[in-house]
Amino acid sequence: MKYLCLTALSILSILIVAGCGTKTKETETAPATIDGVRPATQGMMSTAYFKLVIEHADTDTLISAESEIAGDVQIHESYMTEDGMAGMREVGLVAVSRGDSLIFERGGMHLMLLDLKQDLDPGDTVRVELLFSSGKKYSSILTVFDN
Ligand SMILES: [Cu+2]
Repeated sequence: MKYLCLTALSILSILIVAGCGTKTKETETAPATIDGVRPATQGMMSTAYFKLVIEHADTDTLISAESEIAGDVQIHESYMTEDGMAGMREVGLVAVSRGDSLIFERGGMHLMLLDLKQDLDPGDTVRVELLFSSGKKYSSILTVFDN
């Protein structure tokens, strides 16, 4: 998937940079997480940002994400390439423990909503779901940003 993502990056670099942000990894300050989804049009892609505190189990593993408004949802992370370009790649399984915060944010881990089935206009609401290996499913209703 890394190869596919990088291929997509080269083809759709403008779109992806717009979708994933270009924040560097230099800052270690706590992220100012703003829940929401970026506006986009049907057939395109968007990104979802939110925070989840793990409270349902001592340990679990995030295995996938989904949304009824997207043909596919991938868990991505942003990173800097060796030549200083902002890139992103699919994250594998994410092990979590009780009390951990899963933070989906601009420039960090985020949900990619691919092959959108409908326009995402400002103010619309979107349900995203995180699936864990325990069978736990976490749902979040997010609002589409104004820009
Ligand atoms: Cu991404």
